Amino acid sequence: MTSQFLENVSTLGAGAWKVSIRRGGWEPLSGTEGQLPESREGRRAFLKFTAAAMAAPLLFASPDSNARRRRAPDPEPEPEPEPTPVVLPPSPPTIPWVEELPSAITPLPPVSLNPAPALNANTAAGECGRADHQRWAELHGTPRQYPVTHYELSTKENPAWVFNPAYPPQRIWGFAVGSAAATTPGPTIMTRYGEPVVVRFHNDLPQNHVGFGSPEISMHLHNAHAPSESDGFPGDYFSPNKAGPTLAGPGQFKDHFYPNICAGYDSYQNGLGDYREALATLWYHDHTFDFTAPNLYLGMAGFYLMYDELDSGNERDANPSALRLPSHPYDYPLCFGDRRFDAGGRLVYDQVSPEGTLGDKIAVNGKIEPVLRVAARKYRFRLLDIGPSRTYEFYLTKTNGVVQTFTYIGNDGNLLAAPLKNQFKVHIAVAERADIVIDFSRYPIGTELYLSNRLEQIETRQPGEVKAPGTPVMKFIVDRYPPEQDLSRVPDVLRPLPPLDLAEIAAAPVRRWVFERTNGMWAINGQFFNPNSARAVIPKGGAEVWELVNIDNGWDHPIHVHFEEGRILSKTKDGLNVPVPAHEQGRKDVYVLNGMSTIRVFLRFRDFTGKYVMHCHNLIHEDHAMMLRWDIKDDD
Ligand SMILES: [Cu+2]
Repeated sequence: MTSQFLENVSTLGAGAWKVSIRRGGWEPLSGTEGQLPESREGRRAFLKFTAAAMAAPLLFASPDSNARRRRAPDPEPEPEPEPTPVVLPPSPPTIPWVEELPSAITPLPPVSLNPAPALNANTAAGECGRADHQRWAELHGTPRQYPVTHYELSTKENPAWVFNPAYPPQRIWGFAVGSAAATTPGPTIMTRYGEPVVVRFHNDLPQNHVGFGSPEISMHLHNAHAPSESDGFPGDYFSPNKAGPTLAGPGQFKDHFYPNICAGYDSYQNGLGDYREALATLWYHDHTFDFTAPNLYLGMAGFYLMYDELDSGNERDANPSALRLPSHPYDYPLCFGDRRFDAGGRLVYDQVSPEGTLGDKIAVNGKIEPVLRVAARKYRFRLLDIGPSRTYEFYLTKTNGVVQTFTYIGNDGNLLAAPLKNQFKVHIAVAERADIVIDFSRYPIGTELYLSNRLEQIETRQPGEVKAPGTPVMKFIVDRYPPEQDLSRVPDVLRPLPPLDLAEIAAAPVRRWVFERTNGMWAINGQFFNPNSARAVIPKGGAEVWELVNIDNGWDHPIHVHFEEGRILSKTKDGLNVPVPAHEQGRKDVYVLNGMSTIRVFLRFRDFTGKYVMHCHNLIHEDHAMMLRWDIKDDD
């Protein structure tokens, strides 16, 4: 541990904060912390800092205090009561089980990028002013196991997307290949560890756009072990006319370099990193400063699936170490997003209110109440909650309501050490993933099954009770026998976990991050997001314990830490220790603070340097400033 390291932790971790007995939390010592950063653009500043003061009285109903809400003990009189969010009229009725999802996804085909990607930003060709790619010659110039693979995607508007036949064709913002129509979710990228990837993201969004959403993009690959300049940092947003505060200039496209190495690359010296750190289910999405919620709500998300020797994506793999999980076309990602529509069936969203808009219709891969026809065999489904705010608890049921079982094999990006068999529910908050295997060979041809959400939710702040029978969000129809024998399996051992060293954990620096409501907005340790200011500086190769704290029972916060997976060490709820459920005992990248709770997480920071973020993944909280920048610095 170097003196620089100690200094950083001291200055930016604990030292810059003092414990406030009065508030039971932490308060900044510095006079500048928590103030409006001067670098914000006028429009962003207007949206954020007038929303609470000016718009809230117009948008909210009477200031009837929320009876469920309990604050931490506070000797001072309660501040003004929390306003009750406006309840919008329900979306008009939809026609269920008509829209069909494709029987298999079509992986995005690779291309040969022209001009070829380069170390420096190719501003002459229209690339935005990004920083140079880190370790480019080493990780891109010399292919390791597989050739360098290029992909190219365009973000653009599709004016005629159909969510459901009851609603008119309407605009979405999605992803397209070349001149094709944009889709939401975007095309699925299927890649392998050892195969360096460059994805060229073009910004072809309408720059004269009006309404919610903002036509700049910063594409994040959640939770890739990616160099900072390719991580989709919120301040790195760009369009042909605009550049975020952390970019050198605007542009039409940006190259993202995904080395597809496992965390621990430097210490393992095997050209790949620690295979126990390999990820499986990732997703790319816009992360633009202040506008992630409306931009994602409009459709800017897609899957990025990763394979390696173990999880090889081939159920007929002859390699004895291959898991042989169900593979393409029986490996199928499904994303769930809550959406709300006006009386005319058009998507609505309030990007000004710090309460956002809770969707009452669930778009499953962009379709409301769709059908997926399946063969009578095993399928691997990668479930993802793309938000903005709803949490789900899904059950698989027969049409008579009888609950069916499945096998839970992965949480967030990660395969579990061992499968959880005979599960009957899966619970995911925004940005969480659940990898499950359903065996449809148990059912006669013609069987229909529902995936139903039983978690009630009436506001964007947090979910309510679990109630049967719930709302069916998609239907499976077992309509055929598979054309060949199902050789896939779910072995009893999946991916081993890297060991935890208790002495190392005990010696690790601890940072405490309190997620709280401040002035009607959302803050971390009392401060709003500032993309220009790092709140923690960590030496490359460091390891730390982060205490994530929610001091309020009125809200949940699914917290996402970019860059590396963490391990949950302990959880408390209302001050009492609670067990870590089996599906959260592996590696994770989203830690759900459910009411008044604390989660202690062990994290490492390896292989790359630069700026990253931690934020609440309730997209509304994130946009209304519950985010912070942290940096990794070379430890020399
Ligand atoms: Cu939150």
